[in-house]
Amino acid sequence: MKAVEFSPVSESQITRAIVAEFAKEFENYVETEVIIVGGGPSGLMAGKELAASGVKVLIIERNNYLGGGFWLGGFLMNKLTVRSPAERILDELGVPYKEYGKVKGLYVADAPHACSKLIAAACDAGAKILNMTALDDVVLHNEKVSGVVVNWTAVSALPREIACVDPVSLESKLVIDATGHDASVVKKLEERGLLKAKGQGAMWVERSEDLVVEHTSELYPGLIVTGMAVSAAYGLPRMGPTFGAMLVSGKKAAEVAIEKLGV
Ligand code: 48H
Repeated sequence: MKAVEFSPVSESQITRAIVAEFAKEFENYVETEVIIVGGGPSGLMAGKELAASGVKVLIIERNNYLGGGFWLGGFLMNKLTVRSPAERILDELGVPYKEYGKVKGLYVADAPHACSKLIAAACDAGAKILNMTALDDVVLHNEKVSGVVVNWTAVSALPREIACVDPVSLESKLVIDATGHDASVVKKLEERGLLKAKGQGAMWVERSEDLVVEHTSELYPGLIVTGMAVSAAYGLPRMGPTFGAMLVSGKKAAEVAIEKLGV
């Protein structure tokens, strides 16, 4: 390789570029059409579909990475499964997969490949992402969820005596709870007696996926649930390490949001 000469840029210019661009984007997304809490498979899918339809959408994720449980297929093994018809979404994302042996309608893909393609698809479509940002509370106007209250994830890890850092609020027309088993947004409404989450049911793969998609809906005015948060809210059976319903539920959550927004 020939000698490479990088542009003569200073340390302060690099810092300024990060601060200025982050602040500009953050300020722009303080008010948005849809906020998705949780960047796992259902949240990323919903974000991709909404952004592709021209909706202004922000994904909030408490980790410094996206993908949630989609990086692994189960039991620390990185092969993913989906059941038909969800392989069509793998086709849309350009994820290679194969049918498993003689089991009709069961497909296997490499989890890192599928997860990185989904993240890229959400970013390519124009969804914006706030990492290391955790849900603290909801904004509630006239009995309608109208945004979220967030704080840096690191703040919750500080010792209590130095953790006196107030959160900030972000307003939106709709919020999507895509926080998986935690159903964190749903729980904020439950804490106030505004609804009752039934808690996730036991394993029954054959029933679970259809039911999760069927129940993906507006659970409370302004709040749509998707993915495993649907199971936790409605007490539906779980499906274990198969992800078709997460992808299809994310797609449906986006459709529900688009209809509500009248886009
Ligand atoms: C900010 C948060 C907060 C918070 C959580 O767990 P996920 O992968 O969720 P889904 O529903 O998209 O997919 C579920 C799937 O991974 C799974 O667990 C399955 C299919 N289980 C079946 C079974 O039977 O067990 O992603 C949720 C994301 C994660 O990235 C979290 O870090 C994030 O949400 N998150 N982000 N603030 N309070 N809580």
